This record gives sequence, structure tokens and C-alpha cells, in this order.
Amino acid sequence: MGDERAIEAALGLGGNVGDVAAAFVHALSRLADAPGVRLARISSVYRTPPWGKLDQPAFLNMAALVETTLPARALLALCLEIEQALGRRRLERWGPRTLDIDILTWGEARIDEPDLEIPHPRLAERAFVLAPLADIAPHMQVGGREVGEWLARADRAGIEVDAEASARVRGAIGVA
Ligand code: GSY
Repeated sequence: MGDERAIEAALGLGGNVGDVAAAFVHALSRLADAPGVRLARISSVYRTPPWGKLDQPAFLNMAALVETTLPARALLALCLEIEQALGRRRLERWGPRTLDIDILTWGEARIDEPDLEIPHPRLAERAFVLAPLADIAPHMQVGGREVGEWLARADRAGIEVDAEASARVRGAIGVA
């Protein structure tokens, strides 16, 4: 990255169709190679019960911290481009999907637009987002509390680290 001031942004990744750990590796590699983005930290990969629509396979979820000189909207465009390159399929609302990349935070910005809400509006309620994010940013402030505090209040039943998927992703991505 150049000399422009970098912003720290948190991303949430998830999917439950196909080889999701491989999709995470491709997505993180694309992010790491993108101009204006430095991949700073990645969480473990968690196996999580489906939220919203219950009769679908378990998800894998993880989080990443990036330092970026991209405006939030350009970071969103990059995330959508990566999702599409990886064949994102969302067959129905709340239903199975190959890969989602959500911008959870972009610095301390608050953005409330139809296609871009930051911080992510449901971040504080969803243990499948909070558990990975707490790995890498437990003290990040969101909505008046730290991520770790939101996680302590959330229902994290059934959420477990997937050790094999975590090792695959960490083995392929040289980031702490
Ligand atoms: O972006 C949210 C996609 N999604 C998920 C998810 O990522 N993890 C879990 N466990 N359930 C989900 N339901 C939806 S929709």
C-alpha cells in the first residue's frame, strides 16, 4: 500500500455450499493481492448452525482484519467481485450460499445506505459473526460495547472451531 492513511476494516466470511474452506483461501488470497488492501489478521474457521433458515447444512464462518486505503464502497465492490468470481449462488433469502463476504466495520464509520450498512446491522446479535471476530478483535467497539462483551451475551450453542478447516486456511494464507 502507498502512503495514504489506512483504515482497519473487519470482514466476515461464510458459506455452506461446496468446499467452503477452499473458497475462503481463494477469497483471502484475492483480498491480500488487491491494491490498497493489506490482510492483517485472520480468525479460526468455525462450524456454525444455520441461522434464519434451519433446514440447511451447517455453515463455516471466519473473520479477517484488513488495513485498507479503499473507501468503504470500493471495498464493498471488491468483496462482491470476489464473491462473484467464486461463483456465488444465493438460491433463496437466508438459504444456502457458496460464499458471503460482509463488511462488518470500516474504521469507526457509520454508513446507512440501502446497499451498505456499517457497522453490519446484525453483527451484535449473531454469534456466528462474533465468535470469529472476537478471535482477532475482542476489544473492537461496536454499538457501545466490545465485541467480546457482545459475544458473552450471545447464544453460541453449537458453534465450534473447525480445526481441520482452520489449519487448511492458515496453511495457505501466511497471516497470523
Ligand atoms: O451472511 C449471512 C449468511 N448466513 C449465515 C452464516 O454465514 N452462518 C450461519 N451460521 N447462518 C447463516 N445464515 C445466513 S443467511
